[in-house]
Amino acid sequence: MNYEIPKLDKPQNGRRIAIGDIHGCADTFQLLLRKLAIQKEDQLFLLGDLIDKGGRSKEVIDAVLELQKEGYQVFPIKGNHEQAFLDAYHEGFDFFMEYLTTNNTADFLDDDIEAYLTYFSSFEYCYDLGDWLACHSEFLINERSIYRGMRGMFSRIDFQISEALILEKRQITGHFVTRTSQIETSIKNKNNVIYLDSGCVYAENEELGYLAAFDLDSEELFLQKNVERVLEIEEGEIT
Ligand SMILES: [Mn+2]
Repeated sequence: MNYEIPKLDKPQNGRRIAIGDIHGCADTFQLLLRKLAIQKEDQLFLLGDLIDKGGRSKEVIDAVLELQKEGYQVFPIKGNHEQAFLDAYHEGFDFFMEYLTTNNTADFLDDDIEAYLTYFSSFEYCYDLGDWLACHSEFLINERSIYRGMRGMFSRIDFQISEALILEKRQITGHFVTRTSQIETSIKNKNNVIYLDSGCVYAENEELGYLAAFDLDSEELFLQKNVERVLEIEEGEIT
């Protein structure tokens, strides 16, 4: 399937901010949004894998839908987990049920599942922002491995992008879990590819367990420590 990467112009007065893999960390996502003080003029790119692993995927998606309804410019990008969710549905009900249970996402069935499937299907694979490409994984140069990069991850998709065009742009991506110190170094060194997944869901690991946001213009990094576990303990104490 041919896929033309959609282009987006820079907002006149707003920021362009990317957020790494949320993976169902709904409370951490809310705190990061508060830290960013997101405005309606800003463009917010969610770099895929909003769901699975963490326990609150549906809350994350509902929060994104609510932001869009309120008029915030949020652009969720398709990750391998949104794709796997869609693929699992087409394997039949039993398979889908087991898939949801394994990934802590069975609560999607409490609501209109068809609406969520349609919503995930509508996620773009990538945005061409002129100076940046925002995707879940990176476009590698002269690399057609079935294991690596966007072309390996979404092998059914024929991305209409040349090597020359890739080289012209920097890339902001998720998927590849990266320590916060490494992200900071890659920003300082102005690397061509910035990996923004600081492993929010891996809260037990000292150098991971953050949700990261990156301002594509000021190149400022915002880090929010995973609060999901803390909140669970507090809830336990109340009951
Ligand atoms: Mn991923």
